[in-house]
Amino acid sequence: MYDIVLVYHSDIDECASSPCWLGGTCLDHVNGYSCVCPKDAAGKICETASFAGECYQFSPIAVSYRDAARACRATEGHLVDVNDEQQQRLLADNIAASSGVSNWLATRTAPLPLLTSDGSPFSGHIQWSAGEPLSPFDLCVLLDSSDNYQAKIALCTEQYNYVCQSALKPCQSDVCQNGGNCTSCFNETTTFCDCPDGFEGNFCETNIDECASNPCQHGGTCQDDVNSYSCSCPTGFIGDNCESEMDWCSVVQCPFGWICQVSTSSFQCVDPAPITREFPYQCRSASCPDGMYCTEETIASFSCRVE
Ligand SMILES: [Ca+2]
Ligand SMILES: [Ca+2]
Repeated sequence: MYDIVLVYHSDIDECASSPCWLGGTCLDHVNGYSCVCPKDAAGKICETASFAGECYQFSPIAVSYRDAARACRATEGHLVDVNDEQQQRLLADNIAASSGVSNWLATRTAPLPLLTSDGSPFSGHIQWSAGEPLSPFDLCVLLDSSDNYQAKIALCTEQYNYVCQSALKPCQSDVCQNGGNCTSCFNETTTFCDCPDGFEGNFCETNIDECASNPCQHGGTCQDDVNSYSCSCPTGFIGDNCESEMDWCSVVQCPFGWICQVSTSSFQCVDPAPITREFPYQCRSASCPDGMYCTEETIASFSCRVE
C-alpha cells in the first residue's frame, strides 16, 4: 500500500484584498505584496500623501483621540486640522481612497473645568502628562464615513482611525538621484522626489526608456538617452525616426553628363546618349557609395542597390 500525497503549490494573491491605498498599484509576490504608489503618495501601502503643500498620513488602525494625537506627535506631526469645506472635501476624498472609515480630526472641545474638593474651580499648578487634562467626557470631532464624511461629535475615548498632518519641507539629506527635487515630512520618514524630465521612480533612479515605443522605423536601431533617443538608420533611410527614404540623386553623383533616376532603396545612372558608347559600362568600386553594390543594367546604365 502506498499513500498518495498530492502537494499543491498555490500562491495566494495577496493583492486580492486591494491593500494599496490612494490609487497605488498592487504587485503580488510569493508570501507578500508591494505597492507602487502614485507620484504624490508614499509608504508601504501608500498611506502618506502630499497635497496642497502639506503631508498627510492615514492610519490603518482605530484608537482613542488621545492615542491618535500622541501617535501623530511621535512622528513630529499633529492630528489633522480642517478649517474649511474645501479642505474637508479633499481630506474626505483621500480617506475614501485609503481606509474608508471614520477618522479623528484635531478639533475637540476644551477640557471640562477642574474642581477642588469643595467644588470651587481648581486654580493650582500641577504637572500633567502629555495630552492631559482630558476627561472621559470630553468631546472630539471626527469625519463620519457613514455620513459622507460630514463632521460629527464623539466621545474622545471612542476609537477611530486618524490622519496625521505635517509640513512639507526641503530634505536635510537629499535622497533623490539625477537632479530630482527632494521634499520630506514627518521628520524625514517620508520623502518625495520631483524628477526632472526623462527620469522616474521613487528616487528618480530610472532613466525612462524612450526607445520602448520603438520609434525608429524601417529597421533603424534606437539608442536611449536622457529624455530623448536617437535612431541609427539603415542605408537608404534618413530622418529622426528613419521615416524618409533617401533621395539618392540629391546626394550621389553619376558620371559626368549621366542622368540619375531614383527608385526604392536604389538609384540608376543612365547615359542619355548611349549610341556614342564604344564599350559597355563596367562597374568599379567607386561607382556606388559605401553600403551599396553596383549592377550593370544595359550598355549605358548601371544601378546601385542597398546591400
Ligand atoms: Ca502571492
Ligand atoms: Ca531615457
